[in-house]
Amino acid sequence: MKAMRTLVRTSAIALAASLLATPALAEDGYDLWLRARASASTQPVVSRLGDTPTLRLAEAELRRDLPVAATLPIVVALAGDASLASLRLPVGELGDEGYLVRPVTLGGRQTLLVTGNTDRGVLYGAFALIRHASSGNQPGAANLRSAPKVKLRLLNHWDNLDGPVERGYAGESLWDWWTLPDYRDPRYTDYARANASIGINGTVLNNVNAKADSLTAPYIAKAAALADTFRPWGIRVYLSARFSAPIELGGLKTADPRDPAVAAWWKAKADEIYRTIPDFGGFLVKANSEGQPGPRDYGASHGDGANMLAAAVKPHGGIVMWRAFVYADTDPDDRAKQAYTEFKPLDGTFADNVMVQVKNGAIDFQPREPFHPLFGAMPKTPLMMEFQITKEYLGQATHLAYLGPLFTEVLEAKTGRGKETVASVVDGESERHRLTGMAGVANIGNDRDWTGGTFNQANWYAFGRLAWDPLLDAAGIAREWAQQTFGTDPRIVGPVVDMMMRSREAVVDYTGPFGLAHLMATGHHYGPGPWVSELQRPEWNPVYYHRADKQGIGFDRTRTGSNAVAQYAPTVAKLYANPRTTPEAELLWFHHLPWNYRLKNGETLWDGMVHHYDRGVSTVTAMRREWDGLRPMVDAERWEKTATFLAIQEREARWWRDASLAYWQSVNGLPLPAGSAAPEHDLAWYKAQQFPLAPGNPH
Ligand code: BDP
Repeated sequence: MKAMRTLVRTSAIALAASLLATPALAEDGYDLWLRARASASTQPVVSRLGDTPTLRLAEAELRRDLPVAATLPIVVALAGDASLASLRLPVGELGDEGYLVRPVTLGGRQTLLVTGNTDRGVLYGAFALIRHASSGNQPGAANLRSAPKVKLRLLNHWDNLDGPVERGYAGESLWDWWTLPDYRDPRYTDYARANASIGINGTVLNNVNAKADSLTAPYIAKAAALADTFRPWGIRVYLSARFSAPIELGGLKTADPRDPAVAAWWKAKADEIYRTIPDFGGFLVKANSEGQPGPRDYGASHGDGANMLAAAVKPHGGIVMWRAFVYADTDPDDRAKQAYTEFKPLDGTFADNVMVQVKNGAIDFQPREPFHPLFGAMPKTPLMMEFQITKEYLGQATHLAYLGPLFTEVLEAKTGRGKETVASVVDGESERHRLTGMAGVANIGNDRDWTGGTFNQANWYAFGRLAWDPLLDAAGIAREWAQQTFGTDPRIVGPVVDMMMRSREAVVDYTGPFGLAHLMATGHHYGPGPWVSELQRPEWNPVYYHRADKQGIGFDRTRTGSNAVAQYAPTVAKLYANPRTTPEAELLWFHHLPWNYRLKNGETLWDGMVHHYDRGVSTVTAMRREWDGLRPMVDAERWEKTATFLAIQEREARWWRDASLAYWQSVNGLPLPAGSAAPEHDLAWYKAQQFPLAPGNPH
């Protein structure tokens, strides 16, 4: 008996010891940037005026997560609350989602007030205060005021109904469609909370390559369960709609948008959805693109298709987001021109609840693309920006590539029409559109850390912050993310921000400098494949994009080539028409140039290219070293995973460099500049690499 008791005690001690040795659960990345917690000593005094589920969430968040002692008691309240009337707060410009946080005297007491015109505004204010305090500021002195510049701030999930996520590298879909609507995984709430904390207010649940099944009654009920969970967090659900659903589900012979029976089917479908999800946001549509059905199948236009769907959701206040990502195998013209050619003439023909959703560049989420020429070219149509948060073309989950600089580079681009920038088109400032929006293709899956790696979380975060305010700067966002994710010690924040800010350019350098694009392997898009030339559609082949031959490299998009430059406003077109005035970072996007073309620094184009490839690899090596130095300051689990990923990235950066250089040399026959190492293998070796099971490419 005694032996038994000793054994029990010993194993209890062993268990306790092993628990102590186990890294804290909180460090596995699940908490994202929301790691702050109030401690017993910092527990703020929070009270609430008014009662809605969302106000209660705002109160609970502050009580639980304010990490620094607030010197003042905190009150959360709607701006319209009678007890605030005498304060005459400047809340007029906050709209229905903005917030104001400031010290006031309330009932004779100094109080920190968190307010907004709606409970959603108050919730955003609560998160803003937590962000402020988690970034090392004193909450009691907070004076924060902000309203979103963009109305619809949406994630697009490319999630299939049976689990896999198209271009998802963080596990399977977060939505367990099978057990919905009965089982509501608590994780759905955590997802909504994370989004609300950065201002995201909508989510498209299913893949743009949509199945009609998502519009059946059982799946509408499943979406409704998610909508119920998300609602208190200010998040609406949207669905991707398959254009041929009237045929597949309704048994109609056609999906022609001009056919009254088709319009009636969609109207009835919209009515059915709104009966179950009263605040349903609307539809996202990928039509006549990469094999998806659409109005062009019937000789109707994208406008006809979008407007027909828009009429169905209009009585309910819904919208249609119609994607401009179209290019056709029947069109021999430069792929980069096709969306503009198709959509520009439709400007002014769309119903007032249609937004045209445009990818940031004219091809496809490449590591660097000039801004899409449609921005600024359709003044009568609200254009929604589509960014890709999941890094399909930037190293997928394992490469550290902070996308803040990619996003801001596009948003800050001048369209050439007066002072207009892409941001001012997107946020509606340019044309005073009522509808404005930004969409980000999500990088979220059911991995414990949501995004497959700590630094990928920063891209979700940066997207949300920029959708709220497209004028924020990338380094500032990186800093606040790093402070919340790793703590405010400048010895860690400094190096982390430094790594982040260099990371995207490193990917550009080792995958394709000077505006080269679409050089990746086929299908899964993992790794290099600049030699690929045998795919059925010309514009699926990397050789279509780089056009390298013995003499030179690059796609001539000037008058002597495809003349895509003419799709830009004259001042921008003029710059792009001449290699000397084209930013060198975009040189080969617009020009086919000889290998010995002289760059601004005096090097030949070829030598400059090699140096960029080298620089890409050495930047990753330097990032690794920087991260190594942070080991004592980062918890073991997150440190280890990032360290391993950086090692993968370094290996793969070298692979990209070597494979690309081996291929370019096979075309141009030129030697490498002095000091640059020869590729590790010959070209045949790189060509032979196969990765049939690479993730993110469901069939
Ligand atoms: C491409 C992706 C493909 C998507 C497509 C889209 O490779 O999986 O379906 O974009 O945006 O980049 O529709």
